[in-house]
Amino acid sequence: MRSFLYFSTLLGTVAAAGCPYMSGQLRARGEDLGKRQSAASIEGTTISTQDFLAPFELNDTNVYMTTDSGTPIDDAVSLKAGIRGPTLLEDFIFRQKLQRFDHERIPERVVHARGAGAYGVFESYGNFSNITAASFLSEAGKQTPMFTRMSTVIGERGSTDSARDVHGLATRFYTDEGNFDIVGINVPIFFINDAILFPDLIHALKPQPNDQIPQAATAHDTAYDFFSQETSALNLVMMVMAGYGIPRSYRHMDGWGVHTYRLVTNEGATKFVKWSWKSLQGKASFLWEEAQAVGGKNSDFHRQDIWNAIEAGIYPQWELGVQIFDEDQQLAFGFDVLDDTKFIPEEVVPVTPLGVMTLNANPQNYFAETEQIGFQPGHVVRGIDFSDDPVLQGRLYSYLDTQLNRYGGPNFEQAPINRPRVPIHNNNRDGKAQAYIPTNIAAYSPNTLNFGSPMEANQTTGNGFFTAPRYVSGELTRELSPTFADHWSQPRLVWNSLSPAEQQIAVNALRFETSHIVSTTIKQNFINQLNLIDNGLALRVAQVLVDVTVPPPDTTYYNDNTTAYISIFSNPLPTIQGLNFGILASIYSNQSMSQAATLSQQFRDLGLFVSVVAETLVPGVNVTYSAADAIDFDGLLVTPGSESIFINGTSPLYPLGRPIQIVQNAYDYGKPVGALGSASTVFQAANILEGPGVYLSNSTTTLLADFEAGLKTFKFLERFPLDPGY
Ligand code: HDE
Repeated sequence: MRSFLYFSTLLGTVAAAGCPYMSGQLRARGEDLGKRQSAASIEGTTISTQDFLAPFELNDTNVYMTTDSGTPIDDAVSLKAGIRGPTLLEDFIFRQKLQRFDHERIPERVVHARGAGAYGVFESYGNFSNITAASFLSEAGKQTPMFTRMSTVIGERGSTDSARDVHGLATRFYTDEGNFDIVGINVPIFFINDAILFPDLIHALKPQPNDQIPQAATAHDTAYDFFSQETSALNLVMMVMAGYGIPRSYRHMDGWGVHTYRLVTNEGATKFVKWSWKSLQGKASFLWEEAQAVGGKNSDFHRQDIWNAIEAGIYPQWELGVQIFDEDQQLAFGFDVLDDTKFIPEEVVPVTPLGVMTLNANPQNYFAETEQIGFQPGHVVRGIDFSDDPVLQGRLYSYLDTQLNRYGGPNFEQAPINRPRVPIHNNNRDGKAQAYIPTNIAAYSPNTLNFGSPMEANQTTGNGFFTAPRYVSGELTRELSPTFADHWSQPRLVWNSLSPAEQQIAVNALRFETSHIVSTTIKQNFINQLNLIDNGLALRVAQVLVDVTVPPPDTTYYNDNTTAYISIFSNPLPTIQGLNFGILASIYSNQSMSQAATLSQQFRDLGLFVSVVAETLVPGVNVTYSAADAIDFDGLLVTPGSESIFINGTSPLYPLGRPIQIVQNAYDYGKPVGALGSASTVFQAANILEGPGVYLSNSTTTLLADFEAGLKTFKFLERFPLDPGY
């Protein structure tokens, strides 16, 4: 059953699937579950994800309605005393239907409530038994089924995808020795370095308790009060402001395990590691104005993006890697590797690639799969172990505890999405909603009645999980190690590693955020902290706040270090496959419509999702001007013959000023934009001069080449002014 359809990423499929607006068509799954073929071994037999999940799937096609207890019923009308009379208590059909509805919601995740998930497969590049006993890394080509959930942190379940926030990338491997989760985020660091501060952090960042404002945003007093007092957060704040907070899509962000973990070999030898997932789509981010427009126009943008890509066969991939170092190097890099607010620059410890994850199937039911998955850093397998990182230690408690709250009982590991693909044998019993039927009457160990089974497994017996020796000693103390104390050198490194245009993005982001702060004290405290990172940064942010003063430069933590791996915008994308492209046309011009048809095929052939935009949805048009917006496209092209609707055009078919506004906004969002032939007059009318990322040409071949390069560049930041002197 090893037909891994993800290898056949056919551009033909992309063309057939069309644009993101054809979501109705893209969502029609029918019975085609072929992509769920990733295999796992269960007691010697190989079982696909599809086969594993099939017994749990409900198919309602061509069947009669029943109650939950199986009686065929008519549930369209309630039972009444007389045709206009009251509904009867006797109506068990009515009561069950309403009761099930009343209880449909479970508590949303207290953090990371908003997200999207997908199935996939991991393929190991080799046999890594020299560093870990983990079976999913034991041979080249070994495939392990996966489920991955991506998320924002602060927003509620119904909040917008494009909120400025850290983003989760939580991955589950259904290995043949049990489930292993890397519950990571899209930056290599966290806000705090002691888990006991997590409730404080989240209380400060969530909407304020009095008015529940703002939703999914840190631009408010309590957040900056916390950041300027708990200064361990500064490193992460800098990265979020530099573009990591608003990724273009889930597909265009990396993931990090953040903490130091241990890998353990069969023999018990250990190495420290930091996990990373590198997006093979590359890293790309929105600009802030664009992210805000996305939030208003399509709050499901990221959810829809990854769904559409997977349905079209453009399967996103991430490379799993580790930074490997010795346990005696804990303090060798100028900070403590147990402090999760610090990252190890890849120039210092390069990432060793281990394998690749391909997401190749969407869930069939959001609640059953994406909502019910319960990740835990404590889901580890033989060969993987923890470090003493105090945040990791705290997480080992919290994730187990939170699932109890979400499920209302301890049997959450029995949900189909949570079940390991290997049999369960233990003496855990009963509890709410027990789904297994344990047949062993000796629910205790040791026993004779069941011949001592289940037997204990360990390093040498039963291929069991084992903890490699870890020497721990010390007086009980409520203190953080002084090796965690420097909160400014790395934010300075992040700042140094940004291009001038990215520094401006970070400054603008901090201006936006801090100008929402009401308390002068908080503003001043935060500016004081920025000054410890860089005096110029503090001056530039303070410029818009007015009621603060910038202290003289405090150079204690200033350094000239840089790392090449922080910048998002300076590196071109490795591929443009799966980006969105708009072709702007008019149905009132035959020339425009025929050019749109030809161009859309040519751009589809580059692997893009192409939408033809025009006044109405006549054949050949995918989206109307009444619905389209610049946020829908990573680049766009105006067709000749359509000029008049841009230059003179008002029409009741779309809002005032709309067609040309799309071109102007796309330019203002830094996107590649262009025109074929006579349509270049649209750019003159829009006051957009030919320059980087603005392509005006009579040649389709030239435009195709220009856009291929321009979409890889992704954002043309030279369009935006820098603060004078920077
Ligand atoms: Fe989480 N975190 N966290 N976290 N976290 C949760 O668990 C928590 C931390 C992360 O898609 C919760 O199942 C504590 C770091 C992701 O389902 C909760 C601390 C990192 C997700 C929780 C941390 C993360 C969560 C909420 C100590 C990056 C979403 C629901 C300071 C390495 C997983 C749930 C998904 C979810 C607690 C810190 C990432 C409450 C106490 C560091 C990606 O248990």
